[in-house]
Amino acid sequence: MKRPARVLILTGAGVSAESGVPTFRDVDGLWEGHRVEDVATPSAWVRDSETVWRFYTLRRRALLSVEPNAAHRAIARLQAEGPPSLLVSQNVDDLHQRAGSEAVLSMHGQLRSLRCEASGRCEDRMADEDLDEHRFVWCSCCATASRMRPDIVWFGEMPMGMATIAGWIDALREGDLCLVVGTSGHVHPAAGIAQQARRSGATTALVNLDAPLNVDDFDEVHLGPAGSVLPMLVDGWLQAWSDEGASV
Ligand code: BV8
Repeated sequence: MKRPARVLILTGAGVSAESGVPTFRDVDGLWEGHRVEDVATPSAWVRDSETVWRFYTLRRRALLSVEPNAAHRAIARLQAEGPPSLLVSQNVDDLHQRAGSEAVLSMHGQLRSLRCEASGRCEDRMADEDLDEHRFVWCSCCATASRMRPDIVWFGEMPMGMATIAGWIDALREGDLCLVVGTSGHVHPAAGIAQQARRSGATTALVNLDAPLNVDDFDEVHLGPAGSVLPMLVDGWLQAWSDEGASV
């Protein structure tokens, strides 16, 4: 593959699976134990905020006991040593950031932060007192403290950064790269990004444990665990691009 001018990267739950973070739709996934309608919609929060709070607070607390894996580190290396890139993640964990990735667009929100229901302001709230699944957290931004909700994009809510993502997709040209790692291709608009990138002329490459719903959107398909497939793929690309540079 010739050196692209820019790389758009999209990740999903599969990139964090080898860190011990449960995915959603695999066996033992998060959606096995919960109905989306009960824990990941605005109406669920109105109807039963205690259950939603418990679902997210347990996942927030679990962030403290997981570490980035080789797939996160390979992506951080690709971003540091390769062409200019944007990393769009569907994941709400902070493992890309902790692996050293800088330009991370968390399109479905972030577990680390909470959002004031009155002002909409977000705060990083991971102290012990913020991680009690039986106790809501109150903001520090309003004169009369308001309850804070998970800073998460629920079903039916607009994902974050859509204008930035659309701008990057529009700027992709022939020979650019759209790399997708660890996602089942179920959830839109994320699942449509590869197809749109291909329409812009980019080469689309997938790393996934098995074939996702949108497997036909990819020019290259590398099936296997991201923790072992991705480091080899990134090493090969970086070496080829550096050889190409040297031969100019
Ligand atoms: C919106 C909350 C509009 C955060 C999530 C078009 C067609 C069909 C439906 C829709 C459509 N447009 C909109 C919809 C509705 C809906 C949707 O897509 N529904 C689907 C499910 C039918 N989309 C929305 O509601 C979105 N909002 O469109 O708003 C709008 C417009 C104007 C104004 C207002 C609103 C909002 C989508 C975000 C919802 N929030 N979750 C949280 O709790 O985490 S989505 C949820 O699914 C997660 O966030 C997750 O990120 C996302 C995708 O899942 P994956 O990451 O792919 O994980 P999954 O378990 O599915 O797959 C894991 C994959 O990894 C597997 O393929 C597996 O093989 C692989 N894997 C496993 N281990 C490894 C591995 N790969 C490599 N290595 C390994 N070791």
